[in-house]
Amino acid sequence: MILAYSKRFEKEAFKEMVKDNVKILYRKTIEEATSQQIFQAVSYAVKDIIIDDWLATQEECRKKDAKMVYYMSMEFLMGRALGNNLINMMSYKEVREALEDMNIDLNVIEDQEPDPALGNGGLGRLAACFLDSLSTLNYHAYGCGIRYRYGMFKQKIENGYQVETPDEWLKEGNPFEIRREEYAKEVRFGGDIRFEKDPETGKDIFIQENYESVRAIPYDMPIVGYGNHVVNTLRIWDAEAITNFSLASFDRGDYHKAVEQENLAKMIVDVLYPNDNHYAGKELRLKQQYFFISASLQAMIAKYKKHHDDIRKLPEKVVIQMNDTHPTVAIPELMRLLIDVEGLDWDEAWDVTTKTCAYTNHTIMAEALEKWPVDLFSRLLPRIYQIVQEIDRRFVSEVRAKYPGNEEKVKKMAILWDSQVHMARMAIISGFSVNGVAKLHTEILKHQELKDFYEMMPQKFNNKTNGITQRRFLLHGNPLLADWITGRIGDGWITDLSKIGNLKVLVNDEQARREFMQIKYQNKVRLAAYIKEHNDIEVDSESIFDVQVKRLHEYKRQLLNILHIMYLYNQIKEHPEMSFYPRTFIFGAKAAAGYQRAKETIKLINSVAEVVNNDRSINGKLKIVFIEDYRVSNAELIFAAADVSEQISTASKEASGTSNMKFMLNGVPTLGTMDGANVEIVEEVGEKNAFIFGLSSEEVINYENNGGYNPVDIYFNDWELKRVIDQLTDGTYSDGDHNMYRNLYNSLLNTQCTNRADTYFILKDFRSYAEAQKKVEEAYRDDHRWSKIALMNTACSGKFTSDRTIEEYVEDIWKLEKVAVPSGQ
Ligand code: 26W
Repeated sequence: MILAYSKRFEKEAFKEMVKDNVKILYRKTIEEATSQQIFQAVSYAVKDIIIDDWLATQEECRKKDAKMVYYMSMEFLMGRALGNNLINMMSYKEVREALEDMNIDLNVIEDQEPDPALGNGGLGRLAACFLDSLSTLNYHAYGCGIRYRYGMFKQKIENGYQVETPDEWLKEGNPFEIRREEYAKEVRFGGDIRFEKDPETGKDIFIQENYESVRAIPYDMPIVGYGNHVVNTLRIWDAEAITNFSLASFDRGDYHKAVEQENLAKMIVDVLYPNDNHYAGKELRLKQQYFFISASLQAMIAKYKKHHDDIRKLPEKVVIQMNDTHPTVAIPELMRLLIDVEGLDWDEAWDVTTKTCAYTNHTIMAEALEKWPVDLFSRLLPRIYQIVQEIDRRFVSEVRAKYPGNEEKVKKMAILWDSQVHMARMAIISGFSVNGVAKLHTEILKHQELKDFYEMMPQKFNNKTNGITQRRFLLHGNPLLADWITGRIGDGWITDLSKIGNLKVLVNDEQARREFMQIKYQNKVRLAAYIKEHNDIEVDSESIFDVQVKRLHEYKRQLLNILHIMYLYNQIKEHPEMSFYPRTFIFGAKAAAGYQRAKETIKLINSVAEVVNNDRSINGKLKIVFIEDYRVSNAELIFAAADVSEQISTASKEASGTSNMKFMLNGVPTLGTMDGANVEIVEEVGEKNAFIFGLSSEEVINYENNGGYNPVDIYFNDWELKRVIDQLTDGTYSDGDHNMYRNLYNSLLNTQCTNRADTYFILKDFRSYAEAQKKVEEAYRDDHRWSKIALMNTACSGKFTSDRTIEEYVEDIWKLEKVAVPSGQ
């Protein structure tokens, strides 16, 4: 869009491009431009270079007619694009130097970019890592999602409380996106369905009348593969009214209708729901789901039909992966398009749909399960609902045939039950693959949560342990360590992380370990500076950086962490002579806006921080830092600087976790429960290089099914723990207010408050956690031992690359072929 440039990525030419862009965009010289303007200018220059490879990729894929995956997701937590694109174009250092020539610091320029935060947490970030791996591994892929006007809210901490403010990520414009007006699609909601017999074919034709509709307009963002010229597309949809309000419609009396359509369009893509693992049943959310799915599938079919004429062969060229149940309306919508628009009969359409759609489950938390009330669902999506009814009718008769007289089975498996549409059931019944995201999680799905389905269709179930991209979380986020590793074992690890295992031979090399720890120290200094700037807290870079960063949720047990800190503080106060290795506890967490207990936990962390950080009598042995607005960009700094990775969810509750992997890659041992992917981390790194505690998932599930746990017994038998819990209501951390943390207190001890007190076994696991923490301290005091642990974590992290995960998806589910792309220039 900026002009035709000399396309060779050469330093002087690049500098000219940037200067020209500043001139064209802002009528300024480079010296006059603000950092934000330079960011825009640099980004346009980079995009200009990407575009050629982007075109070349499309061309190669068309020529090869390669099968492709559509990764459907309500969330893509991409993080900043500029630095990542430069990394993957293998031009980061060159561009940094080119900018240095002009007295511009690339770090400062990168900091101008808002984090595209179109996701909540794990599920959205996983989608982003997957896109990076798909491009890097030469697969043809589309990510499909929503271009929310406001992404994840910005978090401010005021007086210890979380305050949410809107994330205006598009305010300055998004230099990497391209609006694709010509691919706009219409999406219809509501109205009535009438059917007629086609006089020629005798088939039923379904006609939707009195509906509201919006126009979906795609914006494409490039997904650059590492060093291979592959550029895939993240396609996110914006909404516009079809009938723009006009005087003409006003005259015709359609004023209300025009305004309604305008409002509907505005509202649909307005904001990302900030709930993580909690289903709220909001009508607008279902609209969002259908909106992006219908638009994406229409575009998918149009693209397929451009070069193929038999729609029944769609599964040979296309596979749809549904990221949790949020995109599951894809199933009935694909049926609708195949039957109502393409003219297939039911059986043909069902054959195509069931060979095309696959489902990933990301959680077993009961409150996260999507179940839409039938009246809402059928009113909003009348034709889709008819199709769901028919899928359900056929399935239920299959169940009855297989389990005659067993109506329990119908109750547990029917899509339509209790006046609700059970989305996970629909996904399992209609897809050809169901996968969990870590071994333990998949086993729990097979044998607990989804056992009736597993029994009936075992061949669909498979595991795909999550992974993360080392390009962002090591090469970009921790350049010192990345360079060191490359210096030691070459740069093969960047695209083949199994090679990082070659570092294992260095664990007995004292010099190597010293260098490794020296880098960790420098990264701690870098984070300490960030903390000084943002929190105005001085932290000691020699202290143990003990970190828990993730969404705030009771099952993740930030409360266990802070209660333990309160316990340590009591001990230090009581025994000032006690030997205690200085610790900095670092938290980062957003709470869903309506999640009271989660918000109370944030306030508690900040209040304890206030007291402890200002208590001179403890000589700085303990510091607590709550990092405001935890997001992808500051996460990169945090992983690189951590000493201890807190992964302390109640066993069985965390499907996988992925921050655990990012820490490991950066040489950080896990302090955690045997939950999610922690199990596999320990398998790789060995028990002596991790700190494991707490109930096992079997024990937790056993208590949940059979009872027998009473936290009150523990409370009365452990006076130190009792004292900590009592401090929640005795005013110690609330300026004398006895009610500020009353809900938290009740959640631990009061049976009236939940069906079982201490739902997440915090009291039960407390002592074992405290023991594990002691072992961390002991190990840390021993430099030799600690440096081995740290280095071994990096060296054993090879399994946890999303490249491995993607190859497994390709092999077992997607069956894609690789596409080679010559440089587009
Ligand atoms: C309907 C509301 C809602 C919103 C988001 C329900 C559920 C979700 C997500 C499935 C929550 C989520 O992000 N789950 C996380 O997915 C990660 C990627 O697989 C896992 O690593 C985490 O363990 C899991 O909590």
